Amino acid sequence: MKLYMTDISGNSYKVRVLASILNVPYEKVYVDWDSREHKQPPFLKLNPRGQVPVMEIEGKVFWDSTAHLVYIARKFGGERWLPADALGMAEVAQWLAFAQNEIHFGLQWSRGVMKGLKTGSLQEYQGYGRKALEVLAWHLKDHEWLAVGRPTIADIACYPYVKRAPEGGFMLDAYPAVVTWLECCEALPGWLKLQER
Ligand SMILES: N[C@@H](CCC(=O)N[C@@H](CS)C(=O)NCC(=O)O)C(=O)O
Repeated sequence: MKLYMTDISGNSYKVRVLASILNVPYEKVYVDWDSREHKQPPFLKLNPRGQVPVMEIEGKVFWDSTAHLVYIARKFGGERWLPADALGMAEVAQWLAFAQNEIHFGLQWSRGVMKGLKTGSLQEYQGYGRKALEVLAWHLKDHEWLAVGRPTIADIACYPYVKRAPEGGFMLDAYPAVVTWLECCEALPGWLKLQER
């Protein structure tokens, strides 16, 4: 398995965390972000979206960290990180979608604007970001984990851009249950520290 990634990419980080927890070997292929390698034709052949991460798995190419998490969880994690029963899978999928909606367009993009990586309306992105934190706080006030009462790929998918929310102008202190959940994730055996810039 090859992972095309950068060290700072929060979406690549999700894949690295699960591989670390499950002790799954893979080859890292560093994409040169500063020279915009991810926007050049050779990379765009792998991922027309021009984004990392991308994985080559069993001779096929997959983009989107969600696909990578699903593959690794199912192939190497048994039932533990992605349950196979219909209800359990739906519960995890609900949070995988949340990671790719409110967290992505809210928390990730607010940080992107504040770091000069992205243009667009900070006010609009922060509106989605506030919604992301409110939904998480609402759920986590009486649940330890996001889905099925244990850590799953739902937690890994949501973690990085919630952790980085302060870089997008959000005060996590206002959401103590969210802070506790971040700490529970960080205490999992094999967890990796998220690189800050
Ligand atoms: N939904 C994608 C999002 C990937 C993403 O946003 N990657 C960022 C780095 S963390 C990127 O490559 N951004 C460049 C761009 O969107 O142009 C995933 O989960 O893999």
